[in-house]
Amino acid sequence: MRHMRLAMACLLAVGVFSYADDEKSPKNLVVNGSFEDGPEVPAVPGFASLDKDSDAIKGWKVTRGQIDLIEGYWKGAEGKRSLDLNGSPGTGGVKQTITTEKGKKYKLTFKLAGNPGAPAKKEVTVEAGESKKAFAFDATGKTQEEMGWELKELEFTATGDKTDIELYSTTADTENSGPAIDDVKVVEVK
Ligand SMILES: [Ca+2]
Repeated sequence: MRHMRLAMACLLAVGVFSYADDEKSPKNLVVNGSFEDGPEVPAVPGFASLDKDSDAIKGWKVTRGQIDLIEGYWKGAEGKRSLDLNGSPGTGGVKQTITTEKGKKYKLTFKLAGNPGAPAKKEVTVEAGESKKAFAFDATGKTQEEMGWELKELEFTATGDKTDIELYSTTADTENSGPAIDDVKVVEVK
């Protein structure tokens, strides 16, 4: 009985601590930033191609050209799913409108890697409101199992109560081996 009480006390303590952690971490304003909530992805080939204007991935709209929603073809940075911003084929992007407060500062973070197929250099551009930044990833030596995900970030100041964020491929010389993205977050900078 004594052991049981001790176990209960520990469980309660763990509960209180994790609650406190949640309170401290700033709220992620991006819906489905890890791309886990979306359409069925067939086990073979391990990805689903989505055309421009598709809103099949919850919270996101496909822009520019085609993208691939990956589940199984390679290992994501977070959860089971991630994106190849070059489809099969196509040069695409994804966009989401988030709720912001005019004049406040925000930080967008995401994980970047690349389809191990050629070319080695993958390029992606991120736009958030009036901010725009290009990022590159070198996929040399990377594999579907060891993608080498890197954390990238961009800060911006909101100019209205809604802000469009878009991540799109600017990778040249490929029809289907583009930048891989996962785990997109936007938090207010205090
Ligand atoms: Ca994911």
